[in-house]
Amino acid sequence: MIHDPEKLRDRAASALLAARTRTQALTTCVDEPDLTAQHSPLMSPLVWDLAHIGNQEEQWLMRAVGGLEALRPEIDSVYDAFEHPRAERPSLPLLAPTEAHSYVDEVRGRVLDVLEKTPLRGDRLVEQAFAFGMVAQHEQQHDETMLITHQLRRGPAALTAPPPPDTAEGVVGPEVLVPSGHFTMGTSREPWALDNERPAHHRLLPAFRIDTTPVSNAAYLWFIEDGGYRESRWWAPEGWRMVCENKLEAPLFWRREGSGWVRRSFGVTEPIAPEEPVLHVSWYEADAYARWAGRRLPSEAEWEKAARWDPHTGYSRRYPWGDEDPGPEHANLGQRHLRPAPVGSYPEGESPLGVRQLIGDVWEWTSGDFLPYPGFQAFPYREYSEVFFGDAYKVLRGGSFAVDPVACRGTFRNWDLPVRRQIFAGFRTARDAGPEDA
Ligand code: AVJ
Ligand code: FE
Repeated sequence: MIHDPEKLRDRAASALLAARTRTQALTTCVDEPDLTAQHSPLMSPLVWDLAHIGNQEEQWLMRAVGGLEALRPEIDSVYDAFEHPRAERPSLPLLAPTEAHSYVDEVRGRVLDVLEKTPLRGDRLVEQAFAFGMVAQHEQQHDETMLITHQLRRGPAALTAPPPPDTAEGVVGPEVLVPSGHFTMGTSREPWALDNERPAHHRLLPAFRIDTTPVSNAAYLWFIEDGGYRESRWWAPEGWRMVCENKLEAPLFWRREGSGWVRRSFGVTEPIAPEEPVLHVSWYEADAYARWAGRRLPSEAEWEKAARWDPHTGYSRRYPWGDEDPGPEHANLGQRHLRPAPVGSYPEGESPLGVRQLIGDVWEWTSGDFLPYPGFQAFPYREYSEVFFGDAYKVLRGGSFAVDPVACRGTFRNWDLPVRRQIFAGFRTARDAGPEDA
């Protein structure tokens, strides 16, 4: 926890600036019609995300922390995600692109003023400092959402980025053994951790084995070529229904060409890269692959223990590589690249047990439902996490190439419906330890 108000101010200001630089890039690289169009019924028009970012910042920083009078109270309801599902957002009276841009600029101007003038000490320090972190993370999360919209959009490429470096070498083996025992899950210390990551608590897990890397396209292709999408025995009943109703044969954005497969990636059609983690699969596909492979998805606790538990000290780290913030040598984060790195990359980011790419590259589906930790308290609003708890949503861990470091930690929890495939999700597999491990 940072208690020096000046450091806190610098950190908040640079997190807000980084988010805004990215938002600008995502909303100025296409023309106005592409900002107001709905590229998929699963997504909002880009211009909705843009003004929603500004409206949340107005509510949580300008009004709640700064105590300033509302700037545009009449638009709160248009940009309330709970009042309007994504499919109906194009028919709302949305701010036009130029208006939306000037609205977010105006809010930001006032918020920077609030940041400069707020004492940031005393009783409300923790709450105020958290609010800045929460709003920066919120903007970065919508930037990832907008990147998904860009990936769904038809037409020529609007975004480009160099491929990630291939640093894959020296992987300890296909899987590692995580011994039985307690570990600390979640956090009570991380200042910008969201409510669902709290509080820290002990978990006792039996020994298990987990893949050292995410599942590759090459491995996933064996599943496809072995008739994985044609045999109901690998699938959960609802997953099999999804396959049949939609005639699924491969991950989203894949298409057969000749005797092989190609995929569309940000406006470019390209051959499938066998060494890359599989991307754009639903929870049902991940679950079916794991069963076909004679394995299972890791539980959320197993994933976190593999990522954070240090067998030498017994403590849980902030990240697999230690407690330092992510650098480019540790993980593929922050939209520096528009694709995951080959499996086995980022040796400097590996966990003490030798597990790689837990952070960055692809979100990883886990077996678990999105549930509160013991002692959970909704903060600052029930609609961030609490209303999603239950068996409808599955948890994803680790973050993708589209996640900014500010919205990524060993404790960070994402969630989505098990049918969703447009998100930047892949997976790794696990199994119970066998008698040979005793
Ligand atoms: C945590 C990614 C599921 O996008 O619905 C954005 C993040 N919450 N605005 C979502 C969020 C409110 C959330 N996810
Ligand atoms: Fe939001």
